[in-house]
Amino acid sequence: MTTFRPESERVLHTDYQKSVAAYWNNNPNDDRVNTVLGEVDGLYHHHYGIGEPDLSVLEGAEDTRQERLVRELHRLETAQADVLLGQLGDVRPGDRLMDGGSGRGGTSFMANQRFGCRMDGVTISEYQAGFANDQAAERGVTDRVQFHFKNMLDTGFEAGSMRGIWTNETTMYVDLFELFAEFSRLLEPGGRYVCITGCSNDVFGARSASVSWIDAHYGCNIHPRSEYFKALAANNLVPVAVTDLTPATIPYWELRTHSELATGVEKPFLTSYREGSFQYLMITADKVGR
Ligand code: GPP
Ligand code: MG
Repeated sequence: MTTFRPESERVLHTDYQKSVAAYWNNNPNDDRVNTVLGEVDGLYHHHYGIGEPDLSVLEGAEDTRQERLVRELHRLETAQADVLLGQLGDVRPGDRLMDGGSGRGGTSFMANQRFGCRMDGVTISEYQAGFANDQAAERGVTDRVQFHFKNMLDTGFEAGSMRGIWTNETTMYVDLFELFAEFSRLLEPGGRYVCITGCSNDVFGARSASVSWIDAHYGCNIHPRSEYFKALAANNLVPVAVTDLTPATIPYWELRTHSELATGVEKPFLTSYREGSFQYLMITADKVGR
């Protein structure tokens, strides 16, 4: 007789993973900063923004200021995803891409629109997978864009099946050596991995109070910068470009302090970026070997 194991037990391996899934299934922080921005044009993001803000949104009629701020914050978040996707190189409609920790699906829909490719998003939140699949149905793209209740450390997808993989601010929830072993397995030879992440700066000397505050706010474990390169090298993933996006994201956080949707996490982000204990990094790496 085989014992029935619920799907959630197959996907969530540890109590920590269960707690992360519970967080995203029932966000304890005010999630309106994500849903209200998503309502602007139907792209729901779970990442931050980059680029020069239009500060004129802070001026002019007071009764519509908050609405202007929402649009501007959303524009900067979409700009961040555009920059990430621009690193993926030559992606063809016949290629397949994977989004590791796909949230409500924003970046995945942008990738499908841009490349016409097949998209698989994986998330350990059943709520998020359901939300993103509903979005795919609304957009009429369920044949090309699918979201799965899966663990990015152990997806079960076929080896060598992905032309590209990205993680957009999700690596702070997992062990990087385990993660990159799985990505290296999934990528075809010459396939590309793009990572945008917040990492602690080894040069600062130790973990700062503000980095610990961010960890506590989201229930994550921010890795040092050095850890990324050790784990990539250990898994045949060779960096081709590294960009420090810290100066490009600080204005987003400054703007966010003016929004009524601000959650309080703006303060440790701005403190840690300004003091140099935390960095917003984009790493692009190619899979070598088989
Ligand atoms: C943003 O998600 C990303 C995370 C929660 C992971 C932590 C990222 C770091 C760089 C440390 P979100 O869009 O849900 O956050 P918020 O609700 O604050 O906008
Ligand atoms: Mg957000």
